[in-house]
Amino acid sequence: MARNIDFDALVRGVLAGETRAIAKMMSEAEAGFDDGRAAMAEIYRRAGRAQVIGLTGVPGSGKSTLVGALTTAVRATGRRVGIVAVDPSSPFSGGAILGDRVRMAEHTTDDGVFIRSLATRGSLGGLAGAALDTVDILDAAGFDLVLIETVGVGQDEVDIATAAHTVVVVSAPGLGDDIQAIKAGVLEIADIHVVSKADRDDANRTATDLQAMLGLGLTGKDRRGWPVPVIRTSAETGEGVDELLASIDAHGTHLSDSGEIEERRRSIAEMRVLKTAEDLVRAKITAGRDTEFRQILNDAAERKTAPATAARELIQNLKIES
Ligand SMILES: Nc1nc2c(ncn2[C@@H]2O[C@H](COP(=O)(O)OP(=O)(O)OP(=O)(O)O)[C@@H](O)[C@H]2O)c(=O)[nH]1
Ligand SMILES: [Mg+2]
Repeated sequence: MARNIDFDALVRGVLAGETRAIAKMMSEAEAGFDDGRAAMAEIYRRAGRAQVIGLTGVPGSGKSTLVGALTTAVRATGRRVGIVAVDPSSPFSGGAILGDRVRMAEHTTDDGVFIRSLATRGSLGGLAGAALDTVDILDAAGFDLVLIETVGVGQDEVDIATAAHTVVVVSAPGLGDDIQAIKAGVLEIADIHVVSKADRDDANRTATDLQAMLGLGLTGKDRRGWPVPVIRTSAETGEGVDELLASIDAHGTHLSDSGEIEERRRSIAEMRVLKTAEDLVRAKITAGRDTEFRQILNDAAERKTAPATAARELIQNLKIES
């Protein structure tokens, strides 16, 4: 299919921070067309200055509300904010896009704020690939902070949160044990814990539980002396939002001062490269459903070849073009 897109102009537009170019480049990145790859590579080279903040937590924990409040606080300091809301169409949070739009209404006329909702899974690199390309575009376009909102359920979502420089895990008071259990793996990726809806009576209890967990040393990765704080916020009273921003800024400083930022950059790159490579291999295998492929599967089905042997045969036959 012939497409006449002037990608050089598009990249220039993104780098100049032009809204239409940014939106167009995001659509191209999500669709993952081959002819856009060089442009995306150029964007990637130009990105790397923004502080990327991942906000994650179970559905309904108050992430979007907090992103709205945090955005207001960041804008008050003059910095520009990009927002990526990931997978709002997940079965857990159906219909959230409209709610998010209403919540973000005060920011939609502000050109220091750019909001993108990602509902598609993208092509290579899946949801995480599409989300992180979107982050790179905002970064290259000069947004100082990029906030990624993602539900902390499912590997893709957790990967995306982990690919941030600063991970904020949002817990709401009064959620049942079952929900806390889903979160178990997510709690330990937090650089900052937030107890949202602090205007509610049971918020203290949640904050105490988190403090107790941190006291047990369940903080996951080595943070080079960064003390993981528990911050109570309320969108109703405005409590804690400035404190959260101060903590995010302090964490940014900690990452550079301690040199941990280099480690994070490497592990983020590793995740992205591996995920894309996995997708390339999978796409290649499933696209080439030729006779040879079918023969290998038949042999495995008839128990002539073990699955482990068949898999090796498949991979040996693969050729992935540049
Ligand atoms: N009382 C109170 N309610 C809040 C607060 N923040 C959010 N809520 C309510 O909690 C509900 C969920 O808030 P959202 O911000 O949509 O939560 P979310 O985590 O983004 O939800 P999903 O995107 O669906 O996962 C809404 O009804 C909010 O009005 C708060 O500070 N106090
Ligand atoms: Mg939300």
